[in-house]
Amino acid sequence: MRSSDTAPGNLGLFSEEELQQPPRMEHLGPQSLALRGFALPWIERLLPALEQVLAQAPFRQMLTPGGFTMSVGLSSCGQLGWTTDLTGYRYSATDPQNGYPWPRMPEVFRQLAVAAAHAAGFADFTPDSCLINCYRPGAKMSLHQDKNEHDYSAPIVSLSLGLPAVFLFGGLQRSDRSLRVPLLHGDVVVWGGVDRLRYHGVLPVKDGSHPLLGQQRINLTFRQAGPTLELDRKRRSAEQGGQG
Ligand code: MD3
Ligand code: FE
Repeated sequence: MRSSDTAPGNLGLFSEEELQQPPRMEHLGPQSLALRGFALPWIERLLPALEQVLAQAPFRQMLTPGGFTMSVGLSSCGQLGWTTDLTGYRYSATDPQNGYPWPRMPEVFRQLAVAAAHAAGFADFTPDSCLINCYRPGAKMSLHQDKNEHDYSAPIVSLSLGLPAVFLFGGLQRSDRSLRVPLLHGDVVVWGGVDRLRYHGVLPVKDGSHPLLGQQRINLTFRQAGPTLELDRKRRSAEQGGQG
């Protein structure tokens, strides 16, 4: 590769041609879409923003209600952050480590998430939470459903960075067989609608080193976790014939 093939600052990892490929779309479920390489053109702006967030809210291994330490390191930014401790799973407006609000969601994070949701056919995605998961080699996430959000009408957008991983995409029952989906650096997946409550997990991450991220996989998960505007809620309630 000649140096003239790369944009300044992209470290020569991807050719201009690669950065300008249309993202390859794959359906993982009726309303789940993998946007392969979608984030590659955003990486140069995403990584410094990620570093800033992590300087304010470093990764920490949290306790599950069952008393186990998660192998995945967690952080968050935005109005709400997902946390777990012996008393349960929940979203919190503050970082339990220091009592301060979580770092603001960087504009470039929000823009990427909204652009990906839009590309997958979900208009008006307004994420209020970005959970940041760090997988060192060996770290995994067991099959689970995401059920701590206020409602399930908004999609979830996830961005994979660094080492590859095998994502498990199951059904609505834990016992349903799951699809194995490799997720690579720069892939974005949008999950919504009928797929929103499907069981999912991540197999133990294999040893390796990524040229930009080193020995880790980082996953950013964008969610609309809290209640949306009151007006919105009233409108929906009225549509259902309620009083609220
Ligand atoms: C499919 N994280 O933090 S994000 C999680 O790679 C989580 O770190 C995984 O599952 C990770 O809760 C996967 C992808 C994801 C998130 C929510 C979903 C997939 C989903 C909800 C329904 C179906
Ligand atoms: Fe999840």
